[in-house]
Amino acid sequence: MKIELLKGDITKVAVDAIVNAANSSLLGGGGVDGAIHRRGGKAILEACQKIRNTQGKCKIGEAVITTAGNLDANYVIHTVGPIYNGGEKERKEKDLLANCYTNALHLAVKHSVKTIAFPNISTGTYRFPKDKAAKIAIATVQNFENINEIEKVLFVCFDEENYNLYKEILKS
Ligand code: AR6
Repeated sequence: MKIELLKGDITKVAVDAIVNAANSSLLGGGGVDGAIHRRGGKAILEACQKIRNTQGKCKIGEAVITTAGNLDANYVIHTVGPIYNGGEKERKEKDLLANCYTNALHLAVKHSVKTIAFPNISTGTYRFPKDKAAKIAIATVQNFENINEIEKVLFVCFDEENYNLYKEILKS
């Protein structure tokens, strides 16, 4: 499995599956979620609504898979990151963030996805400290049990700070 780093917009990358940093409603929002729904078109929202109607909301740390609509990908894997509060809750929040990556990868393997792109889940609206989130994201992907089933994991950083953090961690 290769890990690659890219600075830019995840809606523009050509991979088998793009991961979305969604919220529990699965019905869209701002940030990367808004960008994916805008560019992917209404097929994604319709698929999310179907999932809502059958299984209800998506829990934090869990993931669901839909069509990628008009995006240059076969699937969007929607996962819900934790809102960061820190303090006593930090341990749990870190575990939930790791679960996002693991559960997205499990779904990817199940759907024979070979190339997958992740945004920096929870580091925007959900305020997870970027350095901590980057370490968790990279370590979780590297330690994923079925990682040999995936050919390429692309971390797509939208902002300079995340990009530099990932670059440093991946170098060492
Ligand atoms: N491509 C890649 N990364 C992006 C893009 C993009 N087009 N746009 C933003 N980012 P956020 P969260 C980065 O807030 O913190 C939504 O409203 C951004 O720089 O999108 O998990 C959902 O509906 C940041 O580093 O997601 C939820 O309600 C990262 O994506 C809530 O926000 C995550 O920022 C989820 O919050």
